[in-house]
Amino acid sequence: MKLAAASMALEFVQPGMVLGLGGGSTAMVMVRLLADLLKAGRLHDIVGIPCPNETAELAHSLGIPLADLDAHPTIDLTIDGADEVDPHLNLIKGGGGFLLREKIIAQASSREVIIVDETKLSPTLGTRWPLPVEVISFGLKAHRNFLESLGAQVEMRITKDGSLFKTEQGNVILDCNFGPIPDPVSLSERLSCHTGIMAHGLFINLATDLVVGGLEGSRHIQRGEQ
Ligand code: A5P
Repeated sequence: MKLAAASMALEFVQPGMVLGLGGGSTAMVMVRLLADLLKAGRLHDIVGIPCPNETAELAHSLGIPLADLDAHPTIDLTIDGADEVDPHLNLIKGGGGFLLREKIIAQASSREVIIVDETKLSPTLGTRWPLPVEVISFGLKAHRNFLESLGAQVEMRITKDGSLFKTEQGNVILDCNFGPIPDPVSLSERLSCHTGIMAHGLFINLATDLVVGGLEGSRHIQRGEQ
């Protein structure tokens, strides 16, 4: 299903584009397919702008030309995954911990194409996935109290080996279970205003396109068309 979604999303890529490369397992499938298309000469003159380091490392190892946002502050099209997608194409992202860079890249993109399998679709954000919130470790307890005051059950993200998870910016992730979030726009605004929160996983009005991979192929939905 990931392959079907990634493959359809790459049909939107044109030669000469600056292409944002997202994070997570679905985005990694897309990066491998992109490398195949470039090698086969079916695409050319692409510059990739990777979000997390792991995407950069994979893309580099596959020979995809890369640059950064300083060299290309406007991105033609980004292809990225998501943890949860609602019917308005609003998202929860950050399962991999790359939400800050992913949001910066999404903001800079003329077109943000989200690739998911069907399991990521949800009637209401928060139903299937806790909301990742990236906070600076200074004042950690106070940030946690603030999130709990908004109704979240908060868990500090730890790694498989039991140590504290740190983002590529050296921050901490608090996974916030709000249950279904009836008004993600106002929650997003409240979180964005709180000093100490460096990023949160609500991506509101950023996705322009959704490609859903299923067992029988994929389907494309554009914002406003649903
Ligand atoms: C990374 O921080 C995320 O935003 C990913 O895009 C998201 O977790 C989806 O990952 P998968 O494609 O691995 O499900």
